[in-house]
Amino acid sequence: MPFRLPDLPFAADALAPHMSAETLEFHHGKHHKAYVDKTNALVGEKGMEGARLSEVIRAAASKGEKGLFNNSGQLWNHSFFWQCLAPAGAARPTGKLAALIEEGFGSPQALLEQFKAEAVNHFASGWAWLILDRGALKVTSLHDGDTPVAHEGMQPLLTLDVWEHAYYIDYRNARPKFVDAVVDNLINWEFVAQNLDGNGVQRADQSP
Ligand code: MN3
Repeated sequence: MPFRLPDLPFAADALAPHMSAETLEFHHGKHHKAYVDKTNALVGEKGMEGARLSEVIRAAASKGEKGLFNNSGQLWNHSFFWQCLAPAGAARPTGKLAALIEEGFGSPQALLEQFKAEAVNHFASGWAWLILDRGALKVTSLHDGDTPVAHEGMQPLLTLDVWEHAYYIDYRNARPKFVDAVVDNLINWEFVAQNLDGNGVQRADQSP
C-alpha cells in the first residue's frame, strides 16, 4: 500500500475563525494530498517501495533527488504540522517545557516573539521550527520542503507552515496576521511537550 494522507486530528471547522474550513479543505485536501500522490509516484519510479517515509526523505537528501526530497519532506512536514494545531483554548506550556522555555528564552512571551519573527521573515516558502538541539530549545526555519527529518540532531517540537497556500484564503498576502492568529490561538502545547521525548519524527512518519 502506498503512503496515505493522514486524517486531520480535528474537525475541518474546529480552527475557525483563525484557520477556516475552506483553508483546510485546500491545504489538507488538495496541497497535502498532492504531496502524497507525487511522493508515491516518485517512489515507484525510483524503485523505493517498502521504505518508511523518513527513510525515503533521508535517502532523497543524500542522493540529491530534489523532487522526491521536497515532496516527501512536505508529506512529513504537513503530517506533523496538523498535530501542532488545536482549537482555541489548548493548554499553555507547563512542566519541563515551561522550564526549558524559561532557560532558553527568558519567558514564554519572548519565545513566541522570536518564533513569530522567524516565521514572518523567512524569505519565500518554508517552515518555522522550534527544535530541541542537544537538550536546548532553538528557533529556526527551513526552506521549501526541507525538514528536520533530514538533519541529524534536529528534534522537531513545533512548526508553522509559511507557504503562501497556508494563509492566502483567510489572510490574502498578510503573512504576519496569519502568524499572529495561529501562534496566539491554535498551538497544541501538549503535542509540543510530548515531543520533548525526542520521538517527534516518528509521530508524523508512516510505513507504506
Ligand atoms: Mn502547506
